[in-house]
Amino acid sequence: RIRVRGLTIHRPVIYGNTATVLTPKERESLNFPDHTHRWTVAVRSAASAPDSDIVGGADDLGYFVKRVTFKLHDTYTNPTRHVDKPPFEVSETGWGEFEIQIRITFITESGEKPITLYHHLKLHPWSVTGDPEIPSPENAMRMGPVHSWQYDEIVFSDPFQSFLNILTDH
Ligand code: SLL
Repeated sequence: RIRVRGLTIHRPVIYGNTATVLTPKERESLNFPDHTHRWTVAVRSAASAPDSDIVGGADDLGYFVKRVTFKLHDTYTNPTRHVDKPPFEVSETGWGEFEIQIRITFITESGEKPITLYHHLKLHPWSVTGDPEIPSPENAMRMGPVHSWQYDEIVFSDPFQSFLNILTDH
């Protein structure tokens, strides 16, 4: 197995969450009366298809990512969630914000170690000028879904030639 010395190659990703306020009806139908939000945390490709302006829609991380593990707050049952194929995401309901550990494992052929990203789950539409309190469900609902996403690049240094081929042939 040959490493390509001196070469680095990166793949852009976005990771983060969206969250919406549960409607009173949704809250009734859940077994958790204290849950206030529905949210999705995800890692997606930020590479656009060559002939498209769409970013993050293709979800084509699967060709070099084997597994994404989302480690949720211990208040959740089975807080460690493994996702073995795209879309690499977890949807849940809950009441609080917390830090989510996102561990990305690459395909075996890569010979790469897993990497860990951290995302602070954001539920509340805080505003700088407004009230320092958590917005009421009514106000939060009026403000619409919360989005909290970050851009990053996964960097591979001195990749194996075979892995480099997988990355560039895609
Ligand atoms: C807080 N430090 O106190 C945070 C912890 C944990 C949120 C928030 C769990 C829901 C469930 C949930 O929403 N945990 O028990 O299923 O604000």
